[in-house]
Amino acid sequence: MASLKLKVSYRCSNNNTNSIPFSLSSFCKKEVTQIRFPNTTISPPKLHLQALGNARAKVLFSAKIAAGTVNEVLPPPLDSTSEPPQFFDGTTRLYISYTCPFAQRVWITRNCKGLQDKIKLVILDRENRPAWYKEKINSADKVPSLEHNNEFKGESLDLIKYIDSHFEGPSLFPHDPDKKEFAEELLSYTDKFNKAVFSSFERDGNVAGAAFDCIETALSKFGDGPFFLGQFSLVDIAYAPFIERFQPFLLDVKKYDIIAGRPKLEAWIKEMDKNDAYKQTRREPKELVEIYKKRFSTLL
Ligand SMILES: N[C@@H](CCC(=O)N[C@@H](CS)C(=O)NCC(=O)O)C(=O)O
Repeated sequence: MASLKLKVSYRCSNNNTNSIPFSLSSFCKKEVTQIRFPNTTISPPKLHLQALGNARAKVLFSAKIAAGTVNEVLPPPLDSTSEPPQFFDGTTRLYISYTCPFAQRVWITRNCKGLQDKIKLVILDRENRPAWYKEKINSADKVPSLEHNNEFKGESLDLIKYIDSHFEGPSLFPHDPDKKEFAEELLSYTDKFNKAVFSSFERDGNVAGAAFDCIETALSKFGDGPFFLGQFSLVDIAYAPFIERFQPFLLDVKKYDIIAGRPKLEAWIKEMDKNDAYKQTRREPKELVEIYKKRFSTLL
């Protein structure tokens, strides 16, 4: 597969570097020459990957998320009347609700790694959750949780890393030290980003422009693809469920278009929309907007 040598100019979309919460200013206004490879729109037959037979093939494989093309029949949610599964019977189970963005991160990771047969989904009815979930699995009564190796584990960011490193399938975390460092910064920024956007929902709240500018700047750091680290990774998975909700909600309620003047973010959303592993976890934007309107009704 031919690679394309191309000159990339990086420019900060946000002149106020004080509002940038991670070390993005160091690469702003830099002119660099990068090798750019075609991105995730190409679906790689395994034979082609074998022919490439090198580290680049592995990166391409993970970027194309071949595993995500599996279409599965999703189970109905369990509610307060449902019996618990047979815990610790050797089955790995991922406990989620269909509309939780934190749980969606782990679900996307499982799909991207092609683990549909290895990690069984257990869907919980969020409005009418079975008591055994809090009693036996997650004392905070939060989804997601993972049942693996006779243990229950929680916290979405820990779980996406855990699944990536303990299960087969394409690696979704970079090995390159610069990318690794930036990945950690971006993962730890997710909570701050979400909080900044949530606070903008308030009736007189400022729009979360600076937070989205940070995302735009972050997406400009690596030129070898349209994702946060160039190639698709856990970082994209961590942000996608939230941006999926923020975009239609802010447009509907605040008439604020998060992609206006942010070409990198627009391109990233387009690329994510092509990702089958992610597509299978998505809800209708209308439904998400209604959920947020209900949840934040006292603020609006
Ligand atoms: N920090 C946790 C947050 C998980 C979380 O807040 N999940 C929500 C659903 S989106 C939840 O279960 N909240 C309790 C409830 O709905 O009763 C993570 O990243 O996994």
